[in-house]
Amino acid sequence: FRRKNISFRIYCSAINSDLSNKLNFPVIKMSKVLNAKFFNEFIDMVDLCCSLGWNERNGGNMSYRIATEDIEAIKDEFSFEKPWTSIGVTVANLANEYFLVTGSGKYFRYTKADPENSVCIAQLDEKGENYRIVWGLASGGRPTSEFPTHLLNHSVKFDITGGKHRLVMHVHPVNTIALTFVLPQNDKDFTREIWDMMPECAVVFPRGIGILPLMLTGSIDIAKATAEKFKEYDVVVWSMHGIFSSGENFRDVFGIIETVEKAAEILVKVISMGGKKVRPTAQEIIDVCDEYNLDINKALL
Ligand code: 2HA
Ligand code: ZN
Repeated sequence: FRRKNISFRIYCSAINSDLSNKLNFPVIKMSKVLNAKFFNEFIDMVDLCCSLGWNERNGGNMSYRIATEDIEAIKDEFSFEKPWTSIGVTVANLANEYFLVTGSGKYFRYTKADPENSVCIAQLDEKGENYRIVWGLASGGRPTSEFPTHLLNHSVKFDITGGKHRLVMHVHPVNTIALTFVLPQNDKDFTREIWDMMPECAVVFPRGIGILPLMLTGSIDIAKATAEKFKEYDVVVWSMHGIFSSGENFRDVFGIIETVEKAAEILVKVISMGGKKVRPTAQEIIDVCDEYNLDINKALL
């Protein structure tokens, strides 16, 4: 009966949403975008990050470079009427690519309930200098203020990984941010303090963590400085602000940020208890990475 009922509702919404309203059935939208796997993974990730307290209010943002075959499957729902807008940076190697991206000022908390008004798909032009919204942000809006940073990070990783990296995530996790107020502000010391906390850390991000000082959020300067760090690292901490990370898929990027934040939480507790009495040696960290054939960044040890 339940299955029949759902088919009936879908049928109603397809032929006449008024009829569905009169019968008091919720309308299930027959949208290819809303039903696409990558789209739902994106929305679920936004929701999960919010539940973890990483994205208060409209804090944080996410962007995903959509695969060509996924675009082909949903493209007939796009509208190409909106004007082109300057990105503020040039990302020539991402020309004509499409990105699913969170909207500026939109709350992660309400994204799952209202994706069409919270996120958009933006297409880049043939020079990688402008974007236009082709789907979403139905009641107006623009991509996240950090879109230039996202796109420059995508651009750097596109070349380094041969197009494998697709996702860039930015979140505001409490413990990592707290540590930026007390740890030395350089890649080597910050990374080593985090690597010390669990053997997993060096395994999950063997290249280490880049750290930037407090800079103007949403600026082209912070975009360029972050992209420079992304040439070396998959995770970059913005002092007194949050984390940026890049990877192939939702699982990998979430895994990196989750591991950094867990280690940061341990370190906050260790510092609160009076600080470290022991720590792993550099050789012990190298040994764990050797075990998994990982190229540990020895310059940070
Ligand atoms: O408000 O997180 O970095 C969105 C942000 C800016
Ligand atoms: Zn932020």
